[in-house]
Amino acid sequence: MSKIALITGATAGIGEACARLFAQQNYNLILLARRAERLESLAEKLSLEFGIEVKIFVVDVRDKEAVRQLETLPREWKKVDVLVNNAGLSRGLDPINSGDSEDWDVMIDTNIKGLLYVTKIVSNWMIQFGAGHIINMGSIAGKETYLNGNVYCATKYAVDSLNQAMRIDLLPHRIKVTGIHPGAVNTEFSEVRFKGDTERARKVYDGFEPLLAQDIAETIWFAVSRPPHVNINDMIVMPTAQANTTHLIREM
Ligand code: NDP
Ligand code: 8X3
Repeated sequence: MSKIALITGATAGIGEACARLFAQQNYNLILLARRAERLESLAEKLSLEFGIEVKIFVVDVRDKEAVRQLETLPREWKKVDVLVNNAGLSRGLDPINSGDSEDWDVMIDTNIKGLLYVTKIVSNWMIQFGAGHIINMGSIAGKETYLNGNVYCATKYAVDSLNQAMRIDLLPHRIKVTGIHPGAVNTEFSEVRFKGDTERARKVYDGFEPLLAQDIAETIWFAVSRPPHVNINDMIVMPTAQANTTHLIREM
């Protein structure tokens, strides 16, 4: 049987690009996100184009019970070679004193708790089958904190910490764990952060060449395609025009 990749947040941006790239590499896919129509159409497209098998889960990673639906997969589908913990988001960009606490809940519940719920299930499968590779989507925001980034940054610092923790806890089982930390990637991320304000979202990427989702998918593929004795612990990937979260050259 072909290898299997489970990708969360596969309906857009980096997750969708990963789904396509793994399909090109002949992986069968387990794709998870909330938007059913997008998941269904992506699954259909990839299976037709690449002749692979795709299972989809219309699931909100914040919902622990819903995430447990993964356990309904037949045993042969639980031999997951690669888990890409990608589902995540930012909501708002406000100072700590005026941020919306509902936005904080959404970010914490998705970026930290959702990642944990999926990881608990899939890492147990990996232990049973004696192999696997977990890719955790961090961010440059999990390496440095920026103005008004507060809670989003905190969730990505948590991912960075969990990335290190998973590597230690899963070491006896030889499960690889890799953290990927991108700078600005032009996806739906800013539209989600600014709650549908497309003009404000567009301005984030004005005047410089941001990363594309495909750049990050290729970075992940590099980590996944190393030989068995090599693990890439961490990768920080930035647009050439961006040195860190605060230094970015725009040509307007
Ligand atoms: P997109 O908004 O384009 O994609 C986010 C994906 O996550 C969507 O497929 C969305 O699907 C899914 N998702 C969000 N919330 C949930 C949820 N509760 N349950 C299940 N799926 C969910 O953003 P990106 O591709 O840019 O983001 C992917 C990851 O990369 C995130 O973790 C983000 O923090 C990180 N990142 C992004 C950067 C950027 O500049 N774009 C830079 C650094 C890191 P649906 O809405 O259908 O559920
Ligand atoms: C997304 C990158 O710098 O907008 O994680 O936080 S940033």
